[in-house]
Amino acid sequence: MIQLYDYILSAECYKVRLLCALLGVKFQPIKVNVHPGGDHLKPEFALINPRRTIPVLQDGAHRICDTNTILIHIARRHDPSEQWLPRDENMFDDTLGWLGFAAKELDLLQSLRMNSITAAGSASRTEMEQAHAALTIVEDHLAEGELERRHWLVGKSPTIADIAVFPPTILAPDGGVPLERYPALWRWFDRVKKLHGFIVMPGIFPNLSGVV
Ligand SMILES: N[C@@H](CCC(=O)N[C@@H](CS)C(=O)NCC(=O)O)C(=O)O
Repeated sequence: MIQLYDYILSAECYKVRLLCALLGVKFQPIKVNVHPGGDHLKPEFALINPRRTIPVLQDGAHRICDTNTILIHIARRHDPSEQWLPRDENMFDDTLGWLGFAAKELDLLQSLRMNSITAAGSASRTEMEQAHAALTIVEDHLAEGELERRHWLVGKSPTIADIAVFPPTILAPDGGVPLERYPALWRWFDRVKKLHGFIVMPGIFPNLSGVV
């Protein structure tokens, strides 16, 4: 069985837990107490991941220390329908594009959130502008999609692009970034929450109105 080095408050780890839940993939969690334990900074963790980040996925002898790579690995290995990582060339490119966007442009939202959880820090004016610029890109893309009856980031079905972008955006208020001005984002949050197998994490609540 695959093992996941996991921390309950990590939105990156949640991406992996969520994809596994949606695909019915079982894994053994290995708890890493990032805060307040600082387990990831201990010398023994450097042997698992010298970058000292989580999630880390151990699949047999193969170890993966990067969230996007883990999502790709799980989709390729456990989704024979190829819905979550589409084979179609354009959709594949678009999916990877959103993974890159999540890792780069949305990283600020993650740091603001972790900062407010662990150090009670708050966003500077520039950070707030950058955060809203990134959220506006997602909002505009989703709003345009609704006009074209495309209800997901890539095409007409959810992909790992949605898994990568959902946690940092929905958790933005935990980092002090309000979401009131993003109606298409809220409608997409509801769609994600209605997926069969959807799971929650602290700060992300279930949608109780049924599944699609
Ligand atoms: N580039 C890494 C980043 C993962 C990441 O930032 N994880 C956070 C938890 S959400 C972490 O390990 N933070 C501990 C630290 O950076 O000291 C990935 O995509 O896996």
